[in-house]
Amino acid sequence: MVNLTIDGEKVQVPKGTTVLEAARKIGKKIPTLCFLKGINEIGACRMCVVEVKGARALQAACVYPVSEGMEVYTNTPAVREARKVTLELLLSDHNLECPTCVRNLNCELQKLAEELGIKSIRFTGEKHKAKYDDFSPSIVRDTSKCILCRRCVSTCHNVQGVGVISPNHRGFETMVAPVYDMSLAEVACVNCGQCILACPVGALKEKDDTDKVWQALQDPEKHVIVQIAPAVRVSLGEEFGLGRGAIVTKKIPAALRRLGFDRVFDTDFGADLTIMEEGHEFLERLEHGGKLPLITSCSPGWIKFCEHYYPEFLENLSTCKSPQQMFGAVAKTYYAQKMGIDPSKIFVVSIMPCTAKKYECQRPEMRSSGYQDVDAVLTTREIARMLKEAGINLAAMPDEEFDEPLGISTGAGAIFGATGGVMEAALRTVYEVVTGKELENIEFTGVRGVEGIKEAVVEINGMKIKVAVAHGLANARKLLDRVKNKEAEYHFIEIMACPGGCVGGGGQPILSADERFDVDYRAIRGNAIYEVDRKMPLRKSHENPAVQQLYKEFLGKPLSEKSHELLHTHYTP
Ligand code: HC0
Ligand code: SF4
Repeated sequence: MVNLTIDGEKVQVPKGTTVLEAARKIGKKIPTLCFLKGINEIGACRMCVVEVKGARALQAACVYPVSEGMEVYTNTPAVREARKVTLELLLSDHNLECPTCVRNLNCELQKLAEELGIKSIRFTGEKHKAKYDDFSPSIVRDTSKCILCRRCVSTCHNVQGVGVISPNHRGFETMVAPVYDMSLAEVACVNCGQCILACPVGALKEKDDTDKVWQALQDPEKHVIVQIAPAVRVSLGEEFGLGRGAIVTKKIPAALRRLGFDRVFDTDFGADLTIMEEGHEFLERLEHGGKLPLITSCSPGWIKFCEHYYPEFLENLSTCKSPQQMFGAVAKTYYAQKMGIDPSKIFVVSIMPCTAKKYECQRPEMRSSGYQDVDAVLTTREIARMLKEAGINLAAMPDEEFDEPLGISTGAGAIFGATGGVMEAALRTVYEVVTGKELENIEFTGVRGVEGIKEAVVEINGMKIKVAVAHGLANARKLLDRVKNKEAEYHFIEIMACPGGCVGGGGQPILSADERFDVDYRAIRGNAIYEVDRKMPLRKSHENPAVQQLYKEFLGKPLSEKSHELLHTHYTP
């Protein structure tokens, strides 16, 4: 242990601790901007400077390690002035259109200006030449707001193993951008949106599709239906002041009906349907020597990553479309027929924790109903904005149920929202289909949790099924390299692009670096997802009565010709 004093207060911390962490331990907040714990610890922005007795200059607390007998001062006139100068210089080159910024009131730069008591900006002059890039279907870059903190760069390179954005040029001309200042749409960005979650300001945001949805809602000709992804029910409440991971499953239908949707359905229904198809696809590949390991295909960021970086695994991908897309295809065929509605009049909106879903719904493969199966995708953040604009307070909504039939689901559908959930849901069904026996314990805890790569062996009818789960694309890389190099062998792999799975999706509520410092928000939301599952009366996809009815009335059986036509696809390099 190391003993030091911070502003005269004694503190004892383990060796290797930074001054920033030591200060937090005694409840002292040193301001930061480029720092993002575990992801971007580079001491670049100089916002966290402190005085260390005996040191020649002010030191960046986020990277300065403690040492025995050290005396640190966090609140001297020199420290305060240095931080203010740094902040004012940043503001002098910043687009200060705060009231119209998507991050207004949730911006770390704005908050620092308030906390440091900035009353005016002493420096004026030229601003850097900015670029607004909105060609991607998912992500918008606005460098007029970028403060060059590099949090997005580290996230894209290290957390996602993608690395398509970097600082280009030098000095005043420095700009975080794809190579040759191309658009994100022109490079191998996978649309995961993790860079947005890392951005402290409004330099990165989702492509806003709220206008499209407002228009549809106002159109009397349109039958506007909405589906809600599993992970949204444990995150939307955060935007309305409810706690992290608050479960708002039943408040969502009430709020969305008041916003004007004609029917409120559930992607969990699509997830149960996916399990029926994917579970049987797995069994078929297992029994008939098909390509293994089977790899899940419901995360569109992961699909794009596979296409760009691991095309040799494309044949391993499940041919199943994602639950969002299965839902869309079923809505514009089966549901349209059942309700006697012209499918051209149905407008399908998805509310997703994901930015890549905006891209997925526009893929040419996703039109098996004869129309674009899903018309618009809103992130959790966008639907929160629409509800606020309409004066609907989610927190004050009564409990209401989803509509039938596409709103009926099981706990297995819900757990899709957390890493390991698709695998667990599949195992619940595969086990019972193969053995004909009821599972004694339906919770496959070996595939749960925050570890980057998880492995388990499940015995089904005497056969040992080896499974693996990866979340976050840098972890996917590690896992796939091991399979490629024959260092590991599996039958079934789940990959989700975002760390934590969809609960940590790039469209979810954004936490500041400060809030992320000692809270694992993904684990909190993940635990909430498992609680949703525990409370469901039905917890296995094959028990979903609405899915059973869909097979009886329309699809026939899993992997039928009709299922293939509507619910499956193929990805080619
Ligand atoms: Fe997910 Fe999904 S679980 S990708 O994370 O599979 O976005 O929540 O909606 O489609 O169901 C996201 C979440 C979904 C889909 C489902 C899958
Ligand atoms: Fe990188 Fe994902 Fe952001 Fe694209 S969306 S730049 S892949 S972090």
